[in-house]
Amino acid sequence: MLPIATADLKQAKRDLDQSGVCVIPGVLTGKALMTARRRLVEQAEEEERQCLDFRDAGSDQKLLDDFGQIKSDAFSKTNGGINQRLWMLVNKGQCFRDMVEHPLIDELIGHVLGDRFILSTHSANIAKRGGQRMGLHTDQWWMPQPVVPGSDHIRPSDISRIPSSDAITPNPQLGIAPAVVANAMWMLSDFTAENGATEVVPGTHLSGAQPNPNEETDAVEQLIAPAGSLAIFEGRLWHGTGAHTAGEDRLGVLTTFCAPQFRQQENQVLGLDRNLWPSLSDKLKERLGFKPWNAYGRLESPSDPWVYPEPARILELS
Ligand SMILES: O=C(O)CCC(=O)C(=O)O
Repeated sequence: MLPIATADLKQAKRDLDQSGVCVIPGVLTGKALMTARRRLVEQAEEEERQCLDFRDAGSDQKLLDDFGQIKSDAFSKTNGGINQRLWMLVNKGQCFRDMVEHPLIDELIGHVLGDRFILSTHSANIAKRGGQRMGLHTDQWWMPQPVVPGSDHIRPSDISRIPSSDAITPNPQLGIAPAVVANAMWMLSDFTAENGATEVVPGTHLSGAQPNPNEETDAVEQLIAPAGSLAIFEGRLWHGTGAHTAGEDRLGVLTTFCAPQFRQQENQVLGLDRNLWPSLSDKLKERLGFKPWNAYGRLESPSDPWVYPEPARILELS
């Protein structure tokens, strides 16, 4: 069952445990909501004007060329893309940076991942009229399945987005992997059944399975909620963007976090606008990946507490 929206954090955590998703109403209100909306729309318009816009969810959008390679214009309007995606929002406004440090993120993402999680992707998905359903997926499709000791199994780097039969019908006796990813969906406009509200299948986070791309399930629910709501869903939950059939653009900011031993989807450390560095809090620097975790992500000494945008490198010495 899809949990009802709640401002009670204890209930929200129970919802996350039981359903894999919770919704908190009224997280962004008044000026904060208006500022984030305006910033997103302005950024989106300018990225489009400068032909920097990234588009997906088009019904006729052909992504691969005749040799099976991603086409250079795959994610463009001219190739039939409709929904507009914006990436690396950390560089695109204080309102977006504030989301990464929001106290509800500490509480609810921390509930799933523990205290030292990092930012994987900070993106927006503006679902537009005509945008198709994205299709159900999980955000930790790359997680190796538990295996029978000594048995042959798919090698971790060979895992692909197209799930293997083991991932679609796992052996429940082997147990399942924990959530190592968790998402925050900031609804900057009303999410409705018609404008592409995120689809979820509550409870699937405990199945240990990836959805079968060739099979429909009738257990799909949509995250229908007013502007300003925040949905948190964990990385094992089956979900995807809904179809946009009517209404205004659906403005969603999707902030994905992962445990610090995993690779970030966007390279936050490389991509961060260097001019922002002096103004960043230690909390945000850590979330971006500038603080090694148990010496992973370091350069030289395992005891260095931070890495820096322009590090002192020890080069070939003689
Ligand atoms: O935009 C949404 O509603 C969900 C997007 C999503 O699932 C994704 O980008 O992986």
